[in-house]
Amino acid sequence: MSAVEANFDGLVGPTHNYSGLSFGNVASARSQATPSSPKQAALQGLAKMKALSDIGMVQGVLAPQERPDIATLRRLGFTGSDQSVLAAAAKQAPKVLAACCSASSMWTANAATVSPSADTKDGKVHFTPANLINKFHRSIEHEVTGRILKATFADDNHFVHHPALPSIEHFGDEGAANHTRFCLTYDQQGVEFFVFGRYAFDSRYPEPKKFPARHTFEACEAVARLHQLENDKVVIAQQNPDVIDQGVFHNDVIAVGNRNVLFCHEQAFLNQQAVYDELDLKLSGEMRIIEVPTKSVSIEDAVTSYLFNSQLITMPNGDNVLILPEECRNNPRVWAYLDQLLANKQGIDDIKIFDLKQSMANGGGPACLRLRVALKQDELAAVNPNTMMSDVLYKQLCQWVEHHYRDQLAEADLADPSLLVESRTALDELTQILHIGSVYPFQR
Ligand code: SUG
Repeated sequence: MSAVEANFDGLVGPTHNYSGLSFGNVASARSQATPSSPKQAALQGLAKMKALSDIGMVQGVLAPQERPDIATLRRLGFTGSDQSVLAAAAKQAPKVLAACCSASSMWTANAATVSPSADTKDGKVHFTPANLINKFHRSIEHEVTGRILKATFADDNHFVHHPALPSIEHFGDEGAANHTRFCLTYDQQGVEFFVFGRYAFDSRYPEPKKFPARHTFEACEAVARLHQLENDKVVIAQQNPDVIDQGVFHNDVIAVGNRNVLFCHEQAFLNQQAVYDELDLKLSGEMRIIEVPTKSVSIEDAVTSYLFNSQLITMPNGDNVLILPEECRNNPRVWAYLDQLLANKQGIDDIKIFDLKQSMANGGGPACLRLRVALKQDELAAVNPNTMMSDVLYKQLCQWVEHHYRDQLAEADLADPSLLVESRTALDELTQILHIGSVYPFQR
């Protein structure tokens, strides 16, 4: 095969916790103030990465961010030693401190939008980190994300790195969580599908009423321009505002695609049939849609089970497999639907279930945890080899987690100065394991 779709999963950072930071993400609100287990979270993520690598998928790892983010706290006026900054933030602005401690960079589907070289005019792979401007705790990710991506995809003969879009709601960009690439084979030019929640410069269109639409139409257009995509190979669709109001804060909570298959809920998009038609036209009549009706799976079931936040992967033997969270098995209606889906042989051949409870409790399923990068063989050869999953790296990272991560973390622990020391020690060692250089502010 001359090109593959690699998955780069975010390694969960040592401060993983539940602070209820994401208004509109029902799991985040529900888990607020419950204790987390950073160790379990990281090991659950690593187990998924290893399992995908073991079945022959190309799997990479993206490092987490430096948290607590002392540099941001200093920008917000906290001064003195790092310990004083932490103590003052905990006392005066505990919610700001929590935001500066979030391990949310683990959800690398939000790290960036990636366009493979077969789609871009200059024949290079393009990356634009997402500005994630709708949530403060996520808006502070993109600079370091950009550095981590550059350290992972360093060769400028193959890879182009753009800065994030302007940090303003008009260009709210949530990255690959709202972007899917359809194609026949990974090395052929594909159709890039961008999904947004609202128009920033046009008030004629509907918007959600209760929860925010994080991603704008204007951001989709800007990324398509930056990535030098051809207009007749781009489809931009609006998410159904009613489902955003029911907790579908990203398109990957209601739809997933791979190659020429789109697996989605019947209420995912505005003007859904027109969206299907445009995709099919632009993919030369080759699109295959698997649409799930509300009568089988309600929006509430989709949001609680994360059926659509699955990874739809093509195995080396050609089988299409859904990588699902355990919550799908625990929901009788979703489980019955999956049974029927496999029996009907509609294009999905198998399912695999993973325990990702720690991430799920913050609204992050299998698909949130990974950034897809379709790579031709010479591009794959140019990726930093130390970030690629292997038996050795898996063992090394599990030992690293066991050694540095806490079993339990509560919101009150975020102010503990030893957590800062533990995190920095762990991350410093990680940059050496992954050979990504000094990407963190504390290393500079
Ligand atoms: O941005 N949760 C993340 C979940 C991101 C899921 N990603 C995709 N769907 N691709 C978010 O809402 C919760 C953090 C907290 O509340 O502590 C959080 O940021």
